[in-house]
Amino acid sequence: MTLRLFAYSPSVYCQIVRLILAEVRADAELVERDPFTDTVEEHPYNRVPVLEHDGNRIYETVAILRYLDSHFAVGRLTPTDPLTQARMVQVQALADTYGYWPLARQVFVQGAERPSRKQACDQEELTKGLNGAKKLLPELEKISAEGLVLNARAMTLADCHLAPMIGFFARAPEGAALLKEFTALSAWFAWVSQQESYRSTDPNRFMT
Ligand SMILES: N[C@@H](CCC(=O)N[C@@H](CS)C(=O)NCC(=O)O)C(=O)O
Repeated sequence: MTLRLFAYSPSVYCQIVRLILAEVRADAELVERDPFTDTVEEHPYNRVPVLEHDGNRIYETVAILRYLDSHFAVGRLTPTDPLTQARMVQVQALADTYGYWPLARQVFVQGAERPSRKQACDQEELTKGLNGAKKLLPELEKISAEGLVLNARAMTLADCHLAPMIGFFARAPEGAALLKEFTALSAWFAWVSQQESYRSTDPNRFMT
């Protein structure tokens, strides 16, 4: 069996896939591809991650997570109850559609990454990101408070998909302050970020 992950190790999507690999106890060879400077031949839209397993390639993180869970963990991270499963998929879609850009590309980059490199923060971009987060976090709070997924008890694919995005967001002081306003979501993040799969794959753990 060969399992290979084409990814950019500092990226949020790379952590998402590495986190689930840790959850399902599968090892993949990491092949570095920087989509911001390189051509990613393995991906039709020049993105990462791409998973390769026994010669089959899968892209789109949501599909990669489903595949790894089914193949290596007999679906342990995918609830079978219809409403719980719908909430899980809903969180994954929310994360991709409304989360990645404001949380990671705007708030994390401007509020954490650029300052850590002694580069100026673009305040307008940061504000745009925070405004995007203010539309998303209340919805995630409702889902977390409902308790089917993001419940700080059992990992699902929703936890694996969302936790790195919230972790990147909370690296920025402005992100961390906003997250605190959402009590169920904050309690969930405190729990999930202590899980070994999260801790061992967090690329930000080396950031000061
Ligand atoms: N829909 C894709 C999104 C992946 C994605 O945006 N990955 C980022 C890395 S964190 C990327 O490749 N960005 C390159 C770019 O925006 O040009 C997925 O779910 O896998």
